[in-house]
Amino acid sequence: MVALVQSMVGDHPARPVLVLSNDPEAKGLVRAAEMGIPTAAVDHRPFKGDRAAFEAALLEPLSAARPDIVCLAGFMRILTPGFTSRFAGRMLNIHPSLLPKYPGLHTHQRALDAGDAEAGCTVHEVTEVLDDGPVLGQARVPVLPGDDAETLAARVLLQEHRLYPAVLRRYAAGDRTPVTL
Ligand code: NHR
Repeated sequence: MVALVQSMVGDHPARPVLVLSNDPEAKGLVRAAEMGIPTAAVDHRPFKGDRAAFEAALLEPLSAARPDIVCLAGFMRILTPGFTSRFAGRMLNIHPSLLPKYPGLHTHQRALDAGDAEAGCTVHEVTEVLDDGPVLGQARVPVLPGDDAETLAARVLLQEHRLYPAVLRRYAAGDRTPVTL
């Protein structure tokens, strides 16, 4: 999120209008406020078992901000079709694997368990199917001897911070050509 906000300056075609979290304690809300970006939080926990009601609450601050593009960055709540359809073709996510490998959770451990020589991250359009939308960019890193999920995650994260801003810049300019790093 910070890397995206910091990238949207100068001749960048987009500007941040809102940072929205499902965790009122998220450090990113403080970071965003320090950068002068409006923030909002909708705690998902009181909505336990009712995703539609949680999403209706999310839509209040989100709709009010009138975003052209929504970027998920570490957002960990599965979104229902009722939500994704409202932002079809204008919602992005970054996922810490080389999709279509390892959709879902625990991607780094799964790459290690499989003995993969390479790992990485993918920016994709969000559709109603989890981690499945059109790929807009990928960055690869080597898996090194002695890696555990934590060391591999840290190596991938450095690339996430390069890849996501590069994809968003193209996407906001109307260019869907995949970025490869
Ligand atoms: N929603 C849709 N419809 N499509 C996608 O591609 C989505 C999405 C919501 C989030 C991010 C994704 C990731 O990059 C994302 C992509 C959370 C889960 C999950 O299982 C899976 C994938 C992603 C994010 N969430 C559990 C849930 O019940 C909660 C897990 C937890 O809190 O740790 O929502 O990885």
